[in-house]
Amino acid sequence: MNTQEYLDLENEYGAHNYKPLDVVLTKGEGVWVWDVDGKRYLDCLAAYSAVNQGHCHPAIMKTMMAQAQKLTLTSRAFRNDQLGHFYKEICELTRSHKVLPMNSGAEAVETVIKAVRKWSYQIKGIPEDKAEIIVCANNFHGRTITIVGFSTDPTARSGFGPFTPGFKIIPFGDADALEAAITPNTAGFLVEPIQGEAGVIIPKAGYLKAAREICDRHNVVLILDEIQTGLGRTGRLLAEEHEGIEADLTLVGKALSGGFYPISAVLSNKEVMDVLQPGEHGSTFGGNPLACAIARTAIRVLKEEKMIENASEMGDYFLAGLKNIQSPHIKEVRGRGLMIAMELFPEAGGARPFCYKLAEKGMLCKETHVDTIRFAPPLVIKKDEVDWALEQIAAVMTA
Ligand code: IF1
Repeated sequence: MNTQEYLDLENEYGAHNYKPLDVVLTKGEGVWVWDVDGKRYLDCLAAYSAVNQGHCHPAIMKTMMAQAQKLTLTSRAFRNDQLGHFYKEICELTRSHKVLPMNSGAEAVETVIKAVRKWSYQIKGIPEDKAEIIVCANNFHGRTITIVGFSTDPTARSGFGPFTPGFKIIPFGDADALEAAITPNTAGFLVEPIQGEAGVIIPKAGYLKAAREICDRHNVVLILDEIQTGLGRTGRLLAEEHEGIEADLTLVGKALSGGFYPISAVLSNKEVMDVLQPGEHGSTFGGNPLACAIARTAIRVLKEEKMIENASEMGDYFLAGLKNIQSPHIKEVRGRGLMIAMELFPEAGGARPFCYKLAEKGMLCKETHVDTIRFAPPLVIKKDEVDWALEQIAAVMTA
């Protein structure tokens, strides 16, 4: 089948909730992917940071195959021999006390909302049903009704109400706004360390530190959504490390499986998690042995193969190279580690045509909003591959 036939097939039978680039991929290895015509591309999206470890990482693949032949799913009605090991290893890695495994990122967000609300009634003493959680404008935390209910993006939310109450929206990056928004009924503050979907928006230095201090002072739990920024993407295991803080609750997903399988988790420093009693939360697939085995290897190779250090070095190098490109279209280049964005002037005519031109040159990038191109390759990218990418980007931006 050719590309057009694949597109026709999807269009005829699939829901139209996406508008992808018309590239039909069939194979991946490390930072490279191949389309059905055999054309090779450098993947600069890495499945929105789910394949930090590179496509089809051999060690993760081996674990997945071996575990799939042994035991895949027991449900949580019974125990399995992978779960405890996964718990211990992820907690030790992230200096957490407790973990609750789920599947998608959105489920981790939903889970943390439940845990924090219950904690706020049982431990903090907020009157039942009065808990408020503060979130930021331009957030992206997922697609469920509750989550899109506190989104400020009309595309994400309009037409989907009525929504879950109990959320308050403040500007991102503004610690004073956080302080001002807190009331005796504030249970938690949920924030992305760097806003991804909003266009890689990096708050000014000291913001998370200030948020940490404000939350401590008001007995409000600080919840960091590190589903995208976590597990090496920004050049540290968790983005919170850039500010030397620890969240009370941290959400991870995406790269927790290296892109093999949907696995997410809520990591807890405070004992917020202990308020959840048997029967109050769960998931058929959450914590299954296949997922646990995959996640154990996915986090092991991140460390062992020095992917986090590489993300930091290659990120600095990539960013510096992008800043050197002289183009009338480029408004700003910003990033941390391998989470990088290039914002174009509105006069450039939008980022999408540039993404198509980059695809012609063998680089897969995705625009975010209208004017921003995101560069977020797998963390295993090498210097000569960054050099090659910079050449292609320079050619497209100066053409
Ligand atoms: C899509 C964006 C990225 C996330 C953060 C939770 C979730 C995400 C910080 C939910 C998911 C994804 C979802 C994906 C596109 C993508 C995305 F452009 F929409 F914002 F990465 F930048 N918290 N982000 O970034 O995790 O339930 O999807 O596992 O197509 O919706 P999920």
